[in-house]
Amino acid sequence: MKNVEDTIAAIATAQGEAAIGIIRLSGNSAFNIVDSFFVSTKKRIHKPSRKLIHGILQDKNRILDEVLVNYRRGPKSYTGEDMVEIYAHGGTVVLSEILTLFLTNGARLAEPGEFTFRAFLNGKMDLAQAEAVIDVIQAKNKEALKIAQQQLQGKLSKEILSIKEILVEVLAHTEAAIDFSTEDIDVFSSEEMAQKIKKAETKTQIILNTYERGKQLQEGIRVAIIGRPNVGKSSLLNAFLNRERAIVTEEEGTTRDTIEEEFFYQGVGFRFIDTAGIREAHNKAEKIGIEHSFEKMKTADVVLIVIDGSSSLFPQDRVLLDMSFSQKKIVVLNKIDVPQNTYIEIEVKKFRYSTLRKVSALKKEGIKELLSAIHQEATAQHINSEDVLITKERHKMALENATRYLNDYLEGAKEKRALEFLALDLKSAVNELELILGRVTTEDVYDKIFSSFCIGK
Ligand SMILES: Nc1nc2c(ncn2[C@@H]2O[C@H](COP(=O)(O)OP(=O)(O)OP(=O)(O)O)[C@@H](O)[C@H]2O)c(=O)[nH]1
Ligand SMILES: [Mg+2]
Repeated sequence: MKNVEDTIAAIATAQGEAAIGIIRLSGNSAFNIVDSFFVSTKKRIHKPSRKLIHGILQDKNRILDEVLVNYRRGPKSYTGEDMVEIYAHGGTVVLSEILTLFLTNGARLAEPGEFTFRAFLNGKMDLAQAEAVIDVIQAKNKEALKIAQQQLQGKLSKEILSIKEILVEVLAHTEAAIDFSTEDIDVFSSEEMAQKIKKAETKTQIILNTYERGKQLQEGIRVAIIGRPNVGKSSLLNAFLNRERAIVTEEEGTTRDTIEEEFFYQGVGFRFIDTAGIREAHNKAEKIGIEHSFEKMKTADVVLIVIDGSSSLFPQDRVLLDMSFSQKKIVVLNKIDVPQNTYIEIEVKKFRYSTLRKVSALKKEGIKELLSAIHQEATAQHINSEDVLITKERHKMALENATRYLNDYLEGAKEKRALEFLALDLKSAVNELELILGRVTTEDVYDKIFSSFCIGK
């Protein structure tokens, strides 16, 4: 990020024609820069109490636009600094003219997320909350929005702080015991300390366990449709989407590469991935396509192993059933509209699988039932609707590390390791928690987080 002393400016609304467009400025000179060009319709403005004022922006004698100007004195503003927001007409040219005027008169163009970064620097929010700002903007569904709003309101931060408090308390007692080991002072017994740390570890683990679900809610449940050629994978994708998205033919090897489509059903987001049929590849392109199928299979939340119920069980079918043994999966017997080979069901049941569903992708039979089975499979882990969910790899990693340090502590305490070592484990765990809140974070982490923002936020 560039100099935090600069006054920054940016267009805060999306490009294109709209009723209004907003330009914002933040920094010490924000008021002065705007005031050099703003002519209020009211004759006299009582400056200290000014808030929302109507008037005209003009450069020398040229009128740029009729606007409303909102002044906010720091620290009572989004960034914590003096801020001005200008509500102008929402046209690309008019907004860029106004912005250019400010940029040539003392302001600098804000970098992506720089307003929020300043809000963070000025203690308006912690890092976890700042990250949630972009999640609110980018939320693709109601659930994702709910998680983002919770984090923005500081629910996650509060949970993290409550864990940290336990650790800091035990750390204080540990250090007291180190410093005054010979004196008779009232410190927690080592059992008490271990008990408290165990509690903190459980709390950390509970939050950590929400990652998978949080990510699914944010991005949709990733469902890979896998099977040998011609079993009806693309037909199944089309049946889910209720439109002819993928090409379907009676020839084997029709789908050459993966096709991903998002789909919402009863408020749940799915991301379906149709893949190339698994067989001995006939050429280079197909070979690469099949490699992609395997990759998608590995990273999916739920795998659908599609089998043609009217044919017999092929060696490839068996290979896929074997390969996916450790994954959440549903075996889908397709083509139930034609006479079935009953032997297949008996054979399939010999493999370890969680659910078997029968459908006809062609006649769109059993599709809704399959969707709810997928939903159930993906969300097998029960999470309370009021629980705080995490969705970020960064948070997950910090919590994993914290859990590791806490377990090291617990093991060390059991082995009666020296208090100095136990204190180190606690300090490391506290450090990890602080990473989430942004108390000890480095410049490059900030850059990474805020560069995903839009300019003007
Ligand atoms: N009777 C019947 N035929 C089906 C059904 N689903 C798919 N088919 C037929 O099976 C053939 C193959 O369907 P696709 O959906 O292209 O199969 P695929 O698994 O995507 O095949 P590849 O892309 O080659 O791996 C087509 O002729 C489909 O019409 C079904 O439920 N019933
Ligand atoms: Mg296909």
